[in-house]
Amino acid sequence: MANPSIYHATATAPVNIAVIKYWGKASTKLNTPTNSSLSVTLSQDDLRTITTASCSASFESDALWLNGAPHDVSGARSQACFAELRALRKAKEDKDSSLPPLSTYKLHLISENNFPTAAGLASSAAGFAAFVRAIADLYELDESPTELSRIARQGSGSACRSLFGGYVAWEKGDREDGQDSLAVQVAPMSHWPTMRAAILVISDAKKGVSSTTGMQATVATSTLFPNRANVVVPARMEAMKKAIAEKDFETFAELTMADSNSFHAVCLDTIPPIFYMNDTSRAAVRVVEEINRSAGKKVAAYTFDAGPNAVIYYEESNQQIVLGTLKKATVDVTGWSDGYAHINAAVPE
Ligand code: 2P0
Repeated sequence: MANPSIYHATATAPVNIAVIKYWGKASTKLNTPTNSSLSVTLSQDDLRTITTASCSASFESDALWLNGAPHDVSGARSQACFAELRALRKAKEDKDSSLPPLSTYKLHLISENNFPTAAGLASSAAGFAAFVRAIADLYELDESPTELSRIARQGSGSACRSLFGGYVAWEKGDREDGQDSLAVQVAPMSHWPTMRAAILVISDAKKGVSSTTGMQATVATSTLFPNRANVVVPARMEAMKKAIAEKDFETFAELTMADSNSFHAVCLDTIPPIFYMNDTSRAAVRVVEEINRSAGKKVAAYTFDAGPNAVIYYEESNQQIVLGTLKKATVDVTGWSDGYAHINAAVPE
């Protein structure tokens, strides 16, 4: 037989950094969260995953190579994404018999990050978003980014937010089957084009406690957690959407810093406690507090994910004061040896 055709599609997905954090699963099977979350998508020029999906009758098994190394796809999360995407393709093929039967072929995925995977910079978010987008493009699916976000969520929760640029909410949903747990764009980046983000790479070591393990321990043991998930975050989601709509940086900054602190507080309240921030992270908090004190208003906002690295949001007009002070502080802060990476948060629509 002649060599069977190989079909390809390539897609990229950006990193997102939450300002209202996802922490806690309502269902581990469906990968639904205990609370909604909201993120800012970073520029693809700086941080992104690029993935090529291919399929062919000649491929013997599904496979993924991440930054050149083979990566296991037998886990439930990758399998859930494959199954959902194949089902959508199959429905298309059932309607149009002239389409090649790609849904029956094995998939090969080649994925590259343009940033260190171990740097604690939400690589799973961009990774699963690019995974889903590339296969959806290969299959020529017509589903909207919000519909695809439901699939990416099952790969990694935060990945559902990386299917969009700009300001993105992951609405937790109420349904038992998780069908309404999906991401929507709150505003495109063009709505607030002066927003910037800097990443302080404090350590590129792999995190000690994985997000999945950590959040399950928090849900099971933290007495502060129910108040955060049920009372604090729902109010903050509304306040954050309003701050973004009004381009109110001071409120955006207050909410961002408060939510980062609340997330790290429930981590500390977990038994045994989880420490993601370190002494250098805390030094970064003090530098931002000092920048805001000397400016007489909030011109910078810090946030920390499941690791010690800081992301600092600021408006372009304050770049000099914010980055200048942070740069000067890097000289004084022990352990901040990797310095800082300046990331523009402007993204394509
Ligand atoms: C977030 N994080 O909202 C929060 C803030 C970390 C701290 O989403 O288990 O890798 O794959 O659904 O998405 C990290 O958790 O967890 C995360 P899974 P994920 O960005």
